[in-house]
Amino acid sequence: MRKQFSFPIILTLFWFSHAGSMAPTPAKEWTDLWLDYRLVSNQPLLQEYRYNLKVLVVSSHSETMELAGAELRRGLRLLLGREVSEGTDFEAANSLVIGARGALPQSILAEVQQELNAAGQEGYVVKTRATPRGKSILIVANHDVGVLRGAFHFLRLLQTQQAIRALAIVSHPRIQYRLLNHWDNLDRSVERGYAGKSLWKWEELPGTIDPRYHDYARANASLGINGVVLNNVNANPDILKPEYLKKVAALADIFRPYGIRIFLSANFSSPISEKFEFEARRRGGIGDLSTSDPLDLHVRSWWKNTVGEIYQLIPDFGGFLVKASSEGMPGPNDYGRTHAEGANMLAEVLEPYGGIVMWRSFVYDADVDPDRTKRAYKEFVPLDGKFHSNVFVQPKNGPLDFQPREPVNPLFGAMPKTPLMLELQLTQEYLGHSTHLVYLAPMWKEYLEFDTHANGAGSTLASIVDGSVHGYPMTGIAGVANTGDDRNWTGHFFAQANWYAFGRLAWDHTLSSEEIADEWIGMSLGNDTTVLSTVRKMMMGSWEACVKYMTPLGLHHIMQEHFHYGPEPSLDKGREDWTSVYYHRAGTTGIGYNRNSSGSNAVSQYFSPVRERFDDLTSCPEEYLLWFHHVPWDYRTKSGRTVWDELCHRYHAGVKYVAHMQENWRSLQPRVDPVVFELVGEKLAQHYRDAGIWRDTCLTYFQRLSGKPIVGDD
Ligand code: BDP
Repeated sequence: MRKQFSFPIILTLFWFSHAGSMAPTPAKEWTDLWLDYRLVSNQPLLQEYRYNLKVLVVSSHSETMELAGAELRRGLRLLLGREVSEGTDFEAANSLVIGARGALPQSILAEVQQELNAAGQEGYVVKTRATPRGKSILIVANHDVGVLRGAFHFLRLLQTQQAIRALAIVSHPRIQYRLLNHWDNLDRSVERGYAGKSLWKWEELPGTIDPRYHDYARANASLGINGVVLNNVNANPDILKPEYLKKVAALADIFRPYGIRIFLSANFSSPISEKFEFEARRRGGIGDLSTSDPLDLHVRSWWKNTVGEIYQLIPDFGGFLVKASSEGMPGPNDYGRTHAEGANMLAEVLEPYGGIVMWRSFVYDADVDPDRTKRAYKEFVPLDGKFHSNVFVQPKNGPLDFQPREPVNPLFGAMPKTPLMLELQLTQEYLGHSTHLVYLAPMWKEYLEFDTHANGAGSTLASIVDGSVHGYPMTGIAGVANTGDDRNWTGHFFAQANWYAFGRLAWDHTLSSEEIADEWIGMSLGNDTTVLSTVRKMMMGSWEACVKYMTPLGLHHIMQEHFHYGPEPSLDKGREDWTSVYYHRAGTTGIGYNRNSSGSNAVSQYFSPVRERFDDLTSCPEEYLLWFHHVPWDYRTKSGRTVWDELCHRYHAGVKYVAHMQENWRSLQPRVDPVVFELVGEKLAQHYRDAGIWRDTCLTYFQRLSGKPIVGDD
């Protein structure tokens, strides 16, 4: 439970947070995330920073440049504990000079020409420069938004206490579209959201602008996130009504100077009259038609007009995200049309404006194949080459549904002619909501670095997504957001690290999980070496631990129905592909889903030699053992233990890890902010209890089938 604060404490915290005070209480549960800029504690470094950063020279005055200047002024004031002066002399010593190409004097341009070329449209250069009068630091880019991102990068160096004597940084994103997908509904509920209500106050917009919209955009800009889908993929057609578009436009105006474009989830039935009665999610739309058949001319012109209206209000509108013919959502299949026909209809009307379509591949029509994990591949691979050039197909990282661990989605590599936008999930739908401390970067890295062999060795998922394998004309990555209107944005303080890590990896997927953790810890909890090493250790093993106490050895989808928090391995009712027993297939003789070549043959969807590696019981990585194979209870695993004993061992080890995290966290009491200490401590206590429930429920259930004693609880 969240601690209830008394009124004076709330006031104090509010004051500290908003006054940017130098007082020691950093009020971490409040709004500033990793951007609260505390006084540099390392004295020699502080002196060095103060010496080198006496003057700020801002070269021009667009909205974005104002933001960059303000961020640096504020950041330097707090980090250095004193104001920097403003200057106009580009050659001044001990100055910080910021500017975009068009506003820089020739003398500087000549020196950074090459780096600017390498920085590209979105990147930036941070560079130490020798002026005739001494040294200065440049933050320069081809466009203002690059300067803003460079400013955040520079501040990060100070926040994490790096040397700034000889900087030579050129940074540019490896992926073009770096988006957060909000599953936010118009009534402000958030599908799979665990951090309060939606940030978007539709009832107040466009008249009232919540200051948090700016804070949100600022946090994203600090990571280089450049697009936001505002609404749930289970889209309410109302979002395209003029009254809502005005609200959307107000948000677009706020986000624009931060380099963030707006996208919307569109309901495929939008053109249909609301008088049409459908079941469940197939409600009528907002138009006046009786069909949304993508080949119908009236439907096409309805979309053309609607898109025209959107661009009137939002000239840089990004495009549509679409969940179609999936989980009861309407789509082209309702009219006997393909996903490509549906996507292309929207792509054609967006194309003149530079908009795109992100067409999700999360479909699992039971008629396609009895094995749910094979269905999307079977529907989409035949469509490769049939999509318009401004269409992304957007698959989730795994073939099922954001489970604690899955093998990589076989669609990656199998659609060389269709840009694939990777969809990750920040919100911990299946990983303990905002109660469990689970750092997701190691999981995302496992996927990104997985070698699909699509085009020979080295065809990692990352290199498919960033376009290097197939030469995609556009590249993208999306993360289902974990934000809400909770004071700390994400429900769990440590879930902020997942937002941070997603943004950093979207910019540069070659960063390691450790590096990202170190940055986040330094910026969010301080640079005390004990805090750094202890928290890094806690974070780095937390995902693997979660896999162990939830779904070890390749188990999957054994969570409670609907809620998706606790375990329900006995679930055996309703639709087959939503029951736990369909997935674990445990019986008295063994456990696991046979997807090898003697079973559902899901392995055939992978490239050789991955296919053979997964197919063969002895070479299949144990992380995926029960995903691909059904084995007898006394099958020997690599540890020498039987699969039953190994399951017991892993369930226990997972829970023990949470106990270690609790101990480690307790040891940090004198070193971290007291409010954070207490709130995280409370979360960890519940985390420990609930991890134990996972272990006990699953082991008790499986024991009834295996008939063997539960071991390894020492
Ligand atoms: C599932 C969620 C559901 C989403 C769906 C999706 O349980 O709420 O609508 O994915 O991604 O994981 O469309």
